Amino acid sequence: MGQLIAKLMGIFGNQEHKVIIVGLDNAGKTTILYQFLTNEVVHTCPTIGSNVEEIILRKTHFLMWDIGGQEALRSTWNKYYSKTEFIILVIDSTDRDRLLTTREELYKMLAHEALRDASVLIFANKQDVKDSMTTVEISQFLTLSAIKDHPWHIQGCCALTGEGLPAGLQWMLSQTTAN
Ligand SMILES: Nc1nc2c(ncn2[C@@H]2O[C@H](COP(=O)(O)OP(=O)(O)OP(=O)(O)O)[C@@H](O)[C@H]2O)c(=O)[nH]1
Ligand SMILES: [Mg+2]
Repeated sequence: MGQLIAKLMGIFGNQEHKVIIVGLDNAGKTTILYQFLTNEVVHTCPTIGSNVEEIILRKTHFLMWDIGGQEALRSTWNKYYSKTEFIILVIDSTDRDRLLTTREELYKMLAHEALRDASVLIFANKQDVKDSMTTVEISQFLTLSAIKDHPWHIQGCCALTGEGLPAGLQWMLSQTTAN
């Protein structure tokens, strides 16, 4: 019965895709989630635990888990991995000092069995700030071109204005039909 419902939901395009939004603290994950949902900037506090919201885009449902990125919370990210189809990795493009830490977290996730089939969308956030790193610089530092076992895409954005966010969602949508 459950399988039949899942199949029918698939036909009608209501299948829910699980998404986790990860990245270091202060990257802008929560700001992005609520910009997706309301097209507005909400006042955020550092996330302890997670926020979850459903985003519907052209009849495609994404269940998005925004997870706290503080160092002490990163070891809990794996509790959210099961059945994840998309990883949204948010990067503060002004935070040069911690890009190496982000790189380590990215490769740890990609090696995790539960995320074997996940696609990765990388948001190079805070592009509004002067002297922020470009998507090219970030791609090179993260050696994204070496990632062959997961579909990936990098998108520059600004969570305050929403610029770049629709393009990222569009890529996710294209991946749901590609699979
Ligand atoms: N200039 C600028 N500031 C941003 C942008 N996106 C987010 N911020 C700011 O960055 C700060 C952190 O944003 P959050 O969304 O709370 O960060 P987070 O990734 O959820 O952090 P944790 O919950 O601690 O993991 C806030 O002051 C945001 O207003 C952006 O695109 N540009
Ligand atoms: Mg947060």
